[in-house]
Amino acid sequence: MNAVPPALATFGWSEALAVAFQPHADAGHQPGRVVVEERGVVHVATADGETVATLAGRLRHEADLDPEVRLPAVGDWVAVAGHPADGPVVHAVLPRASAIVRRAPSDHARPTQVLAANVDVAFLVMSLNRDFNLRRLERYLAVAWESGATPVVLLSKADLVDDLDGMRLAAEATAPGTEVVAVSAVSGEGLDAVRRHLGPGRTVVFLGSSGVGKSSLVNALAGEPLLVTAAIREDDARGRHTTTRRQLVRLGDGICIDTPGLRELALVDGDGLAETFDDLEAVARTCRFGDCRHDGEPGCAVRAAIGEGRLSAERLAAYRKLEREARRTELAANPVARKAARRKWSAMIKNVERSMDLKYGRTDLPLDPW
Ligand SMILES: Nc1nc2c(ncn2[C@@H]2O[C@H](COP(=O)(O)OP(=O)(O)OP(=O)(O)O)[C@@H](O)[C@H]2O)c(=O)[nH]1
Ligand SMILES: [Mg+2]
Ligand SMILES: [Zn+2]
Repeated sequence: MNAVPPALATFGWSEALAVAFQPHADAGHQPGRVVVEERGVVHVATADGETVATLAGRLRHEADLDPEVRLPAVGDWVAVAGHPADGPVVHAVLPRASAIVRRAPSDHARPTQVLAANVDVAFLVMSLNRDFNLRRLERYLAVAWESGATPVVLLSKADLVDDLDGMRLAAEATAPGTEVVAVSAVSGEGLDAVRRHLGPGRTVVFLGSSGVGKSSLVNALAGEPLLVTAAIREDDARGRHTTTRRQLVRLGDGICIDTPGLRELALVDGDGLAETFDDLEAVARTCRFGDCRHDGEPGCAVRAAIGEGRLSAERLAAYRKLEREARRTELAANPVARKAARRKWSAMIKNVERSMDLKYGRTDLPLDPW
């Protein structure tokens, strides 16, 4: 096995990736990591340095036909080859170890959008001013748990608040089992705890609303102004969408991805909800009925916990809302789920017809369970 080229190693290339890449190497392609992705054009870091590449026509065509085909996102490992006329071309995207995926905004051609690929830690940044919103935090956690990366909650601008402990406790209760760190790019508080997640070959991503201080944190960690930052609006404390593209930069001896402030973060599926609502799920397992909807059924442990103040009614409502949303997206985006729902629906219709028959005449037809 060839030694890992140092230029690629600083971007996280490993021998394991080299094994996965072998078929592409055999085809004469070179490995690279996507460091910027903007409307079909990607910037790729290779062993020879950074280059701007376009997508191979075949890859684009396959992606048009099949939404499951991977198109390069920031953080992806790709196979690149030089083309005499078009310059460097991306031919394939390697399988992802993890991916932060949201439902694509409505103007998007594909149903889902990858915000960052191959990340080890997702820093969910929420500032301790008017941005502080526990329901939004649950949404971010659900997306992060679903991604395969480990979420860490960063409560930013800690230098601005008096009631830090109260807000930290609220965030910890909303993110059970997840590390919560209060940080400040101004005072340096919490930066060491953040640094512990950085390291050779490790990739972290910063996610959060505009103006919460994601780019400022990267700069504070780097000790130099790597990224542009700008003041938030005075009247409503909202950010100005200063960062406009997803970008991967080296940070210390690790790698980080800075992202533009998210206006929306809709779930792609419900896979991250069990971890996000671990406390609620644990209580729900002790409800008398396995399929309890916590809607007044006898022996409902969730209702009892809410009555005793051990669980908040808002958290249950938030869980349900995200669950409904995830189901809707799954149906819209996933043909298999859509088909399953359709089958269930036709089974139900059949049952209705049969019970009508039972009631109004024919009595020989048993009901299917559905
Ligand atoms: N007091 C205080 N201000 C901060 C802190 N971190 C960032 N800010 C300020 O908050 C504003 C927004 O910071 P950015 O780093 O640009 O925010 P961002 O999250 O990258 O915003 P987008 O790129 O728009 O998504 C700037 O004026 C920063 O100086 C902090 O820890 N304390
Ligand atoms: Mg920014
Ligand atoms: Zn129940």
